[in-house]
Amino acid sequence: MDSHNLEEQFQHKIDQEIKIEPKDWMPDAYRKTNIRQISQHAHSEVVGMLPEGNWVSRAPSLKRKVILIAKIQDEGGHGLYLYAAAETLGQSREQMINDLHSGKAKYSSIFNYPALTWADMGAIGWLVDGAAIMNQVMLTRTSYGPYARAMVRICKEESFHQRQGFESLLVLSKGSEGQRVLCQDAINRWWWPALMMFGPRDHESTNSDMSMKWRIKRKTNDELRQQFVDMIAEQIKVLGMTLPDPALRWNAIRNHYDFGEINWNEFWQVVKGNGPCNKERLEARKKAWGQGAWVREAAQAYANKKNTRTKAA
Ligand code: BYC
Repeated sequence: MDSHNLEEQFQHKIDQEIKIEPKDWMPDAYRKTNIRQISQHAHSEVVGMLPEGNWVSRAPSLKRKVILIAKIQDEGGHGLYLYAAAETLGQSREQMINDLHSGKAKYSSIFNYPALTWADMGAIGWLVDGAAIMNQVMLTRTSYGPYARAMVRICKEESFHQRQGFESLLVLSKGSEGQRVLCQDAINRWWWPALMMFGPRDHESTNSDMSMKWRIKRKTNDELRQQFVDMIAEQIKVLGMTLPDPALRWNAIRNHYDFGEINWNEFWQVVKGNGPCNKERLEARKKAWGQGAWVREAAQAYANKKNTRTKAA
């Protein structure tokens, strides 16, 4: 069959909502864009453990510490499912990690901001996981089978993450004046970076058209961002706090909240590696990789030994 027919059949399968599986024929660009997105998603989960990890030893109670550790462990797990999903497309884990360490592969801009106070743990759960889940629910129906299946479990865990973040902020919002100030300050600092997580405006999104056609993405960056604003603008009322956007108001004609302009210059600076914590995050990952070398070597040596014994038997 010539490549034109193969492409037609492939698109037909996508249009019929038949999942693409690892051994199926797929256009090279489909494979590449999935490797790009899934590996960047995996990197985001793993780098995303860092701002929170920093607060484990400073959690204000045993209960909060246990919750935070469980959340961070979930994120490590999400990274692993996602690396495994990307490997089914023929990319080695080592190559993906090298690309992260060399700065070639991206990870979500959000993790290049510092977590300055305990309230940031709540704001990350509510806003960052909230934005992530808004985007990830559509990914449970993405066209590449292994990615879609990994996302089902990830979404279940993310929804717990978001709820714990909201509950943590709710406690602060009902606390002392000092706690209320911490809560508002964390919301002020995380709001705009959370909106940037959805990526550039649709007209600047280079990958969206093909990803929508291939049903890797099912909603555009701007659609998801609007859905997120509409949800958070209501939830903030329960906290009795405010969002740091004077332009935020309900638009009865559009049936959506209007909101102010994102600082796109800041977004691209962070994506290019010039955010407040980019260097620190990459250094931390490279250090952890180096320190874990003995575990990888020991696992390899054990696997080799087991192999030799099996062959001998
Ligand atoms: N940050 O054409 P576009 C989590 C890049 S972590 C950095 O619209 P696309 C969690 C984009 O990669 C969850 N870069 O791209 C963990 C592209 O450059 P390349 C993270 C960004 O792929 C711990 C260029 O800009 N979620 O849940 O169609 C604690 C043009 O963009 C960003 C995912 O990874 C950004 N924010 O759409 C708490 C979800 N935005 O690659 C929580 C999976 C854009 O061509 N990923 N860029 O060099 C996606 O859904 C999509 O990749 C995006 C971007 C919506 C992010």
